[in-house]
Parts: sequence; C-alpha cells; structure tokens
Amino acid sequence: MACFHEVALVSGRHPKPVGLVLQYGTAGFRARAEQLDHVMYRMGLLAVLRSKKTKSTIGVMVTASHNPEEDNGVKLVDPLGEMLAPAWEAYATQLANAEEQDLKSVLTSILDNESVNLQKVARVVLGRDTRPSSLNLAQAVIDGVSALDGTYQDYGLVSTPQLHYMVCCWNTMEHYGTATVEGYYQKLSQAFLAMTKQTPYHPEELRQLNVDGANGIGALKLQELEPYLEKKLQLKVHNNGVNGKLNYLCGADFVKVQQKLPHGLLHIKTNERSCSFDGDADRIVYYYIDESGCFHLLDGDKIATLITIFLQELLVKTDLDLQIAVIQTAYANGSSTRYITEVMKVPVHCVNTGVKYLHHKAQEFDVGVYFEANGHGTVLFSKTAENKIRQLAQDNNQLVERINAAKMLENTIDLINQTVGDAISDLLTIEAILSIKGFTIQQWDSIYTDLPNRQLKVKVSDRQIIVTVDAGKRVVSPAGLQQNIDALVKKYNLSRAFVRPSGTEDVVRIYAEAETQSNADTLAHEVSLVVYKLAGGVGEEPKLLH
Ligand code: G16
Repeated sequence: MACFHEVALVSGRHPKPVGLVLQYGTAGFRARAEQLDHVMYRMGLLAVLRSKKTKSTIGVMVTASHNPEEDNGVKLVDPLGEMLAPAWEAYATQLANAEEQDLKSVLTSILDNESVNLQKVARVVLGRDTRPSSLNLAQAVIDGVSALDGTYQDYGLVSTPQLHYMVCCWNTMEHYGTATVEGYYQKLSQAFLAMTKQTPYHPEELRQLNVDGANGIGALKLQELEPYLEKKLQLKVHNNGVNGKLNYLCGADFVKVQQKLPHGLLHIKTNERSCSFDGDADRIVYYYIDESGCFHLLDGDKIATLITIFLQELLVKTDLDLQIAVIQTAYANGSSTRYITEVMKVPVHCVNTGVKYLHHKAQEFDVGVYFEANGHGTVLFSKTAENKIRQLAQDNNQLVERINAAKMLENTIDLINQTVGDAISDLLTIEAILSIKGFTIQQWDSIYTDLPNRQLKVKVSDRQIIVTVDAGKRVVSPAGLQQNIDALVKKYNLSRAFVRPSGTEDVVRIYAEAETQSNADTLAHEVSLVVYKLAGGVGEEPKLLH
C-alpha cells in the first residue's frame, strides 16, 4: 500500500508551478492545457480517495468541453454518474493549489475529515476528449491513481456523457447498462428503435439530420452509433475533426452565442433540420434556415419544451399520479418560461448556472426535465416513477392506451441518459419525438417565439470581484453595478439583463433580452460597458456589434 510519503516523491514528475492558483469552476478545472499536468495527477489522487470513501467506482474525464482547443480541463464523476459532490469540490481546489511541500498534509486532512479508510480498494474509470493535450493529461491522471494503488480502466476517447454512463453502469452492477461503448450504443439504439417502431420510415429528407460535430469526440461517436440505427435516422456528420479545429467557428456554444450557422454547414438547404454538439458532446442545439434565409435557433429551452410536452401527454394517458417539473437557469428565454408555466401549467424552477445545480433540483420531482439554454440537459425519473411506469407497462389488465403510454415512457427512460446531459441521447430523444408526433422542425419551432436576446463576454482583471445572488440574476458586488443594470433595463420594453462571472472561461458573461433584436443588442452592449468600467475591464472597450 502506498503511503503519502511516496506520493510526494512521485509527484515530482507532475510538479505544480509555484504560486499557480486554479479554482474548481462550473464543471471542474479549466485552464490552458500546459498549466494542468499537476492538477490531473492530483485529481487522480483525489478520485482514489473519493472511491475509497464511497466504496464505488469514480470517473475522471479529461476535457475542456466547449472551450478553445488550447484549453483543457477535468470533470470528476460521482458514483451514480452525477457531478462530484460540492464538499469534495473544495478538496479538489485545496489539492490542486497545494504547493509541493504541503501536498502530503492536504491529503492527510482530507483523509481525516472524511474518515477515509486507505485499506479499501479503489477503482477509477477515465476518458478523454480529442484535444491534442488530452492523452498526456490522461496519463497524469493514471499516474495519480497508481500512486495510491488505485485500479483503473481507461476508456480512451469517449464523450463526457459516455463516461458518466460507464460510472453508473459500474456502480449499479450493470443494471443501468453494460459498461462498454457498445453497451451504450445498444441500450440507446434499442430504446430509439422501440420508440419509433410504430412510425413509418419517413422519406429520406425527413430521416436526414445534419450534425455539426464541433470537430470533436461527438463526431467520432456518432459515426460509431449510426449502424445501430437501422437507417431509421440518417446522420450527415459535418466538422468531424479531419480538417477543422475543435470548437472553432463551430459547435453548440458558437451557434448559440453567435446565433448563426457554424462553418461546415453554411450551405444547408432551406428548412433542413440541423444540430450542433459541443466539444465533449454533452450539449446540443438545433437550427434551420427558413425560406427568407433567416436563421432559427432551437436551443435548450425549446428542447426542454418539446420533451416536456411529449412526457406530459404520456403521463396524462397513463393516469399515474406523477409530478413533472422543468428546471432552468437565468439564461432561459423569458418566452419559454412563460409558455411552460402559463400554457402548459408545468412548474418551472430557476437555479444557478451549472448542470450540477439543475440535476440536483430535478431529483426533487417524479419527472424532472432540466435544460440550460445552451443545450445541456436531460430528464430524471425518480425510482418511484420508474417503478410505477414499468409496472403499468407489464400490467395486461389495464386499458391498452394506458399500457402503451407506459411502454413509450419506459423506452424514453432507457433512451435518455439520466446521469448527465448527453448530446447523442438527446438527439435520439428529440428525433424520436419529432418522428412520433410527425412534427417538422418549423412546427416544433412555432410552439412559442423566443424573445430576442444577446450574450456577450467582457474580460476583466479579476472576474471573482463580481458576486451574484438569486441564481446569478443580481449582482451584489461591485457596488453600483446592479443599480446601473437596473437603470439600463428600464429603458427597453420586455427587457431583462444580468451579468455573472463564468466558471469555465476567464470572462464575465452578459445576457440581455428585449422586445427587438436591436434593443437586446444595444442593452447587452450598454451593460457590457458598465461591467467594463465598474469591474476593471481589460483590453479595448466593448463595441456595439450588429
Ligand atoms: C459547463 C457546465 C454548464 C455551464 C457551462 C458554462 O458546460 O457544464 O452547466 O452552463 O459550462 O458555464 P459558465 O457560464 O460558468 O462558463 P460545458 O459544456 O463547457 O462543460
């Protein structure tokens, strides 16, 4: 059994740059790849301690998701495939920032605080995205795991949600699914084919979907999945990484923020259904170009609405007493929130940005649909809900309509990745729903009309000086910033704006919504100027973009 004395020696191969301080952010650590070797090694150590503590398999994913290719990062995955518990995020930060001579004492204090028994076995599974830096960084994780005598399985190139799925499979004795990439494809494709069994093979143009793979892992994995779909769906994968750069001028974040087509799909046909993944395939957004050449985005809010309509109709048919709710963040378009609460009469809850917060809130309901506007989300079914649905699906004494609705819900449970937002699983769920309901993308889009909005980024010297409350919707520091934002918002009809420090990039994010696009753009620009002035903006003053 290794002791912490040896760990301090081995870490000599993964030294921490003196004085470097990094924070565990919205979804783990993110920084320039060259700053992360020691962090990866130490997250390998932490994963072993977490595994011993929980007596479960823990996941480590090397990825910086939507960030530029030069960045990298790490996401830790807890026993049921959820994000690392918040108390352990603090340990992760302490460990990442401990100077070499303090590493042993930080490890010892985690051990003592958590009463970790070092004699327990530890198992870690890891995966990585396609960034050039990911292979070496994954090796640093393995070195950390090995330094504490943990066992590991390296899944190599996988999407983040696939790794979350593996963790859940391992810890449920494969009740959730088989812990292989093939097992993942089989589980999802079988559920998809079962859901769409009754729908006819649509003409080719309706079966075809353009996918922008962001030049990342999602493109590779979709190509592996396609043979399992028995041509029920035809995927035209663009930006598959052969020529382009990861997330550069493409991918879900680019499309959502810029509200325009990604490179590689600039010439899609009118009304052609298209979607974009992000760099590690945990987000998806849809879009199309209408007859007048106008770009239409169907983001996480539209996805949440479509899925909720589908689930609510089925729940009514089953006549089961199950409560459904939608979880959003401050970035949710005001029209979506109004539609879901006022027209659909489904309760909506707003939480802090970060899927870990949405996931946690969604667990409070029988059926919790959670989506961030950026396209990151999924559906959680409580154990009680799942049991009731599966029982009804098998109960031949019930009305056929009830049984069929329960069977459809059962397949939806199997299709949706309940561990985390998953672009592949979401894509199949959306495609199944569109096919079952016979909806075109335009019909889906017309459920409600988005309020025009704009997102901007401002670079400041220290983004942590911006402190927010109320799910990130109001600023309490620096003084005067919120009052300025309030005064600007008052100038425009149906408007709203907020700012918050990003937890994945070194920027402050600005969001503005208004009755017209021009007002949303102007409001976002005015707010960005206030942030620049009051929060220590660096570089050039933000300019109004049209
Ligand atoms: C991560 C989180 C998301 C969050 C996004 C942006 O996404 O998983 O929940 O919305 O970062 O966060 P922030 O605004 O704090 O930068 P991803 O896809 O990059 O892992």
